[in-house]
Amino acid sequence: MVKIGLLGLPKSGKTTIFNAVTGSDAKIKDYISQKEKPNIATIKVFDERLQYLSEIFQPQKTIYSAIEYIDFMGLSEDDKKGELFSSKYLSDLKTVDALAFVLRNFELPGKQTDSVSELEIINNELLFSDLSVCENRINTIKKQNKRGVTSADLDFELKLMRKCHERLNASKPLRQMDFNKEEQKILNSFQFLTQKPVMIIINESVDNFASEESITKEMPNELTCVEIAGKFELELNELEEEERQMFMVEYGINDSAINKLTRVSYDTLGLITFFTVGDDEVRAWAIRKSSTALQAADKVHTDLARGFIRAERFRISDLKEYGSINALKNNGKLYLEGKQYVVRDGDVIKIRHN
Ligand SMILES: Nc1nc2c(ncn2[C@@H]2O[C@H](COP(=O)(O)OP(=O)(O)OP(=O)(O)O)[C@@H](O)[C@H]2O)c(=O)[nH]1
Ligand SMILES: [Mg+2]
Repeated sequence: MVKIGLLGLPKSGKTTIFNAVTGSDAKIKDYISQKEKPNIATIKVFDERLQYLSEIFQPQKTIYSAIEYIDFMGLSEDDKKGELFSSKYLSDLKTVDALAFVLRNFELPGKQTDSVSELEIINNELLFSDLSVCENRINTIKKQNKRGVTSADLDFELKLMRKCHERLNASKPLRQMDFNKEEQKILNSFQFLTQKPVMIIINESVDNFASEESITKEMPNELTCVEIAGKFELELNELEEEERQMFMVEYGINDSAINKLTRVSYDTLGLITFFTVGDDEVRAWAIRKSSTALQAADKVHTDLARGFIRAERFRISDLKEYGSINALKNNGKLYLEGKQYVVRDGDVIKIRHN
């Protein structure tokens, strides 16, 4: 399952957004303390295509794909650098697949509103954390070398660490850097924070939605950005659907926070959806773009990948047009694909295997 960590300065509204999106009831705190555990919740990824398939195939179970959201405590700019992430905090943070930076764009008494500088602070904290990981590793390898412990592998790693260090020192995140397979294998064991995909959530007062001057224009182009009125969304969740829709239209909110966040999460991670159907279950699966039929088979079950013969495939749009699997077959809309077929968003796949 995909894991996304909400990260930001204190009082940027992380927990508010977490509650709005996951339907949780985590406490909104008056103070920060890293001793507290992060809030964790899983949400189903709503997909009308799955609902459609479920209506057609009437399975015993319909299984949505899911995203886990983790709401971390606020990063404080007043904390001493390097001590900001306790080791527990850091180890939780390292397990996420992507980071969602929550930036405050609503008034808070006694505090300036400056989303751009909040972004800078978060970026710096992550850079600093990675930098110290690099430094430690470089020092350890150097010490080993001094004791006479040398190897080609160590040399390779030292070179890589220096390359990363140089990059981080120039305030550039590692995610914009290209690494070859060998390098990436080493980097995987460090799980550098600045190598994780990032999305930005601007937490706004609902009044800002109507304004033409969107703060998103001031955000870096390479990051996907979404505006959410956290507190307002939380209030909307209390309403009946019809009333909810009415308020959303009135305030110019074109989609719910949960849908927006799911979309940018998939976008940021480069995920697409394929489906499997049967009498027992109809299921949606998230997979990385450019994945092959073999990788899709492996996702469903390793046995399917091992015994892979062919992938039988059709498009949901074709099923909608032709009405039944038989009609798809008769019209040449049921395809047989090999291992290397690149899975498309909206494919329904059945793996023939032995
Ligand atoms: N006006 C307004 N207030 C908000 C919004 N989102 C959150 N707040 C308020 O801001 C305060 C902080 O919200 P939280 O959700 O606890 O923020 P947080 O980022 O989780 O804070 P820490 O966990 O302490 O770092 C609370 O009083 C919220 O009610 C918003 O969109 N608009
Ligand atoms: Mg919080």
